Amino acid sequence: MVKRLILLLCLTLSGPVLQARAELPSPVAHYTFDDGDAHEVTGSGREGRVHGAAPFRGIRGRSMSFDGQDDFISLGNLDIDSGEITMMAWMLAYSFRVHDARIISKSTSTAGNDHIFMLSTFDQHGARLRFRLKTDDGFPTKTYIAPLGHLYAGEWIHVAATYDGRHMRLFKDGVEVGKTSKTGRVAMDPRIPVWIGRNPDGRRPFHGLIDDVRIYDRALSAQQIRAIIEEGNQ
Ligand SMILES: [Ca+2]
Repeated sequence: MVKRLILLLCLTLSGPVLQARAELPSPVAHYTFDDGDAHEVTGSGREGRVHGAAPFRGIRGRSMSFDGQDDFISLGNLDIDSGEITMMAWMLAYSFRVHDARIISKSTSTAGNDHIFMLSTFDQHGARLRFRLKTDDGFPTKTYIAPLGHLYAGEWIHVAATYDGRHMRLFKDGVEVGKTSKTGRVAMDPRIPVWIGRNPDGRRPFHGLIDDVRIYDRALSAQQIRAIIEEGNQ
């Protein structure tokens, strides 16, 4: 009886995740780093260029190690034309010595309004996630710091930011840790590159490991994010 109950519980929990996995859209860019470089694995042609970052043991296969000084990976000019976005990655911070180190950023400087989209840490009274987004609604770039979900150095954490045209959301390990309202479509500017592990103006370098970076032109649900966390690199 107990076994049957446990089986029923497992089926109840895994059903929505399985459904979410079946409905996952294809990323516009996906980097597993498993080949020791920043090859884009969906075939979109958005190959990353590695500057200093080195292959290291990852949460799945290999990851990239960033020295917290001048390492980064450039994805070149990447714009989202659907209006919606999801950015996600696995990260293991060695330290938060640069407390607002960039995980993924499309920006010309560290000034808030110079960001198109950006996912970083933010360490004041404990490290949490921070999301910046500019849209075509005429307002400045919005900066949002997750009120929940403290981050700790030395452990693998799955981090994600989504925007569905109405809300910016942050997720830690597939659990929503904050949301705020926003309107408009994701802004575009082909002159501004997207970098992993550092702001494209050279500042705010990340110190630690980053694995399995994905960018979607859809706002993924919490269930879809959890399905990705569970599915590995498939
Ligand atoms: Ca990997």
